[in-house]
Amino acid sequence: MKIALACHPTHGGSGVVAAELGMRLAARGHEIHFVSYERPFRLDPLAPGVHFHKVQVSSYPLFRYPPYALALANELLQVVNSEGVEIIHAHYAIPHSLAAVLARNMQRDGNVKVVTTLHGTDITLVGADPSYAEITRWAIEQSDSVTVVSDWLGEATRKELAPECDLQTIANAVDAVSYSPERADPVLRARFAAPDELLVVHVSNFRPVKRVCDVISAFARGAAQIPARLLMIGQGPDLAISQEEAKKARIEHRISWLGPLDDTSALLASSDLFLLPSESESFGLAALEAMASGLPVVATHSGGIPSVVSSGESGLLAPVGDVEQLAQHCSQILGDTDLRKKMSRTARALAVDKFGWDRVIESYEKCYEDLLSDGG
Ligand code: GMT
Repeated sequence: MKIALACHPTHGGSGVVAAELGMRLAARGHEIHFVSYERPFRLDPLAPGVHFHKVQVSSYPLFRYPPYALALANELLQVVNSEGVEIIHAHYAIPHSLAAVLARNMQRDGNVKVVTTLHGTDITLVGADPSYAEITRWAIEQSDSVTVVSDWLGEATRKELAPECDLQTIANAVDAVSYSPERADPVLRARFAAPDELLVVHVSNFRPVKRVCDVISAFARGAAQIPARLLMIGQGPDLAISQEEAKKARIEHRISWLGPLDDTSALLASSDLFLLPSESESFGLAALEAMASGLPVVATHSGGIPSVVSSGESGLLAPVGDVEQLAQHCSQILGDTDLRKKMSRTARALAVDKFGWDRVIESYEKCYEDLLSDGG
């Protein structure tokens, strides 16, 4: 099949899923065309069978806000026509699903189909914003097929936006070879923690939904009596307030702020515990990558997280905003080596057994094949 993928190229789970999916589809013989304003950061530029088409957004004096969605729709249509693309797979509703639907409707000769994969904030934040709600609903309803990354997101989408929409859950997957305890690097670890210290890690885009200040507070309280350090990976609007929080808690000297990293695999595998206290998380790919790396996860009982992290087995969950319980969970896991090792093994096993790519690729392939065999 010839498939165009539209996604966010920057750090974030939806772009990771799209890039990994595209490379795997190409490895199975499909022709893949990524369309975005930048090459997705997880996309190997040398991956065979994968092409990248850059969206050019021209500035024009009248455009105070250059219309990226329209430039994307235009580029998608050109790629569909010039490459004979049969499926446009849009990751994240706005602007990708919208642009894909526009490109399909503009096509004069041909019958390209649109698959939309909803990832989370495209529904819970962007889709809930009155400025975007109606157009998000329209893009979803106009798609030929819609998938969601968790049952929880499916329910949220039906409840908030599209009650009649047929939604198929295809859960996210992890590259369990790249994200593996085998990637642990003692020299790297030694740069951040002394031999007697444990290493706690958080990875996100530091948006309010991630509750990064809770990471700081839970670590400050949970590791008050335990020799441990915290790695904060990523950047975003709440970076400054989380740094303020660390100062207030007098733990700045125990924290390393690393900024966004393209490859977190060695740092995850070299750490001991992953902390994700999000307000809402449709799936929690960051937690799954940590589990595959052999890390127990302390997280919130929110959104799709419980479908990824089995509380009591691969980590411990607490209610959103309950910093005291998050801290207790941290100290329980950090303070008990046997428990930590047991959870580490279970986390790895669950990630490999439940969230491998083979099943996910087959589900997406079936989704595309069903649409193409419908004729339309
Ligand atoms: O986490 C984010 O804010 C980024 C966002 C994205 O689109 O990149 O992540 C969403 O999609 C990921 C991949 O499907 C999910 O693992 C994340 O849980 C989801 N984020 C939220 O729901 C907050």
